[in-house]
Amino acid sequence: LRIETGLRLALEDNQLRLFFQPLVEPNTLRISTCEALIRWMAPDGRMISPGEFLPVAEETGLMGTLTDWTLYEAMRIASDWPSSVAVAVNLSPSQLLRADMVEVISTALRETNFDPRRLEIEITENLLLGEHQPVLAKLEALRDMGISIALDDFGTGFSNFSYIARLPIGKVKIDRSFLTGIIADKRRQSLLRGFVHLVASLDLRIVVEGVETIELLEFVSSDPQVTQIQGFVFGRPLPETAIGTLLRAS
Ligand code: G
Ligand code: G
Ligand code: MN
Ligand code: NA
Repeated sequence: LRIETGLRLALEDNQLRLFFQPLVEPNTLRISTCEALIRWMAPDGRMISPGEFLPVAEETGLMGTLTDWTLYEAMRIASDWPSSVAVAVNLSPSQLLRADMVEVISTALRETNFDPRRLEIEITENLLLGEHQPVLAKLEALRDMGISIALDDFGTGFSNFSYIARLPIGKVKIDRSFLTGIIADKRRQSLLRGFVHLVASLDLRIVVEGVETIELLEFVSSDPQVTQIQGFVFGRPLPETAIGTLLRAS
């Protein structure tokens, strides 16, 4: 209840911030996407993580307002970046079910004068997704607008991944749990290579997430089918001014 009250105030009182984390192309080290990650700067100076307040936003019906804000803010900020850099926004399953989601996104694109080809939407794996006709139709409408759809956290908690062949996605982000302990474990290495190969065989672009060390960077980069790499080895998510400076300098 305390978080709920605070969150309502945070939305009115400008306490939310978007941070941005680069996705880097392995060979050129070029940043081609930045993922928007929401943060709450509480009045007491504490930074509250989305893992803490997004579940409350979902439960209390604030997720819609919060998502609308995130979409506009991400496009507003990314408008100042070099045009070769896309911005990625996470959409929760509840938001994909919203009847007005496509309209909200197309209105935000128009009002911020943002090129849809520079917008990526990250959706999470959900067993129902592949079967849910209204969600599929929305994803198709977004894709037809030129927006690229990425399947986030891939490889966590699925029992059947045949549905990725049916989703209108352009990119798969392999969950960072795949990198845990991988350097010392040949079987885990084979598993990651197999996943990358599987996704590439569907003509989808591939992000490997959670690359924290140079060793991991070298291992992941050695696979030519990996399109982008994301992780702390390139830095933590950065605030608006810092990411702008970084992108203009590179
Ligand atoms: O940034 P951090 O590692 O704390 O993110 C924790 C989780 O919150 C991640 O799963 C991330 O996808 C999610 N998240 C961050 N920002 C947003 C957002 O704007 N919308 C949604 N739906 N999820 C977000
Ligand atoms: O669920 P999603 O993939 O959207 O979550 C993205 C979050 O993952 C980011 O908010 C970021 O804080 C976190 N993250 C990004 N890179 C790394 C990494 O290299 N290691 C770990 N542990 N977390 C990361
Ligand atoms: Mn994500
Ligand atoms: Na992810």
